[in-house]
Amino acid sequence: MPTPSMEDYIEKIYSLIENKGYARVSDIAEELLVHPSSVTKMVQKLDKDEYLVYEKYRGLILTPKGKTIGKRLLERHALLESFLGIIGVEETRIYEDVEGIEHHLSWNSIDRIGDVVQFFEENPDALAKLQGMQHVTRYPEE
Ligand SMILES: [Mn+2]
Repeated sequence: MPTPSMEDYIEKIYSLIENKGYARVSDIAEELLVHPSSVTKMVQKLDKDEYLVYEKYRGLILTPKGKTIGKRLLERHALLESFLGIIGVEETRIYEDVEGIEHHLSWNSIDRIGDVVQFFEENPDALAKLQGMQHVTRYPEE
C-alpha cells in the first residue's frame, strides 16, 4: 500500500496526465508546493515500486497499477468533497479538509460515505431537511 505522501503524488500525477496529457517534475512540484528535488526522489521511489516509469529526459508514465490506484484516489477525493458539501461544510474549507482526511480513512469508511452521498443525491427531500439544520456558524480564527 502506498503511504499518504505517495498517495498525494500518485493522485496528482494521475490528474495532471488526465488534464494535460503529461506530468512533468516541475508541474508536480508546483502543484504539491514542494521542491523539484523532492519530486525527483519520490518519483524514483514510485518507479521502484512500479507505480510509474520514469525516464529522466522523457518524463513519466503511470503503469497499469499506478493508473488504477490514481483513478481510485482521484475518485476518493471527489467523493469526500461531495460528502463535505452535502453535510454543509463551507465551500472555501472543503479542499483543504479533504486533503487532511483522505489518507486516513479505510476503504470501508469511504464506501459507507459513498452510500451517504448516494442517498442524499437520490433523495432531494432528505437533503433539503439536512440543509435546514445547517446554520452558519462563526469559528475562532484558524
Ligand atoms: Mn487529494
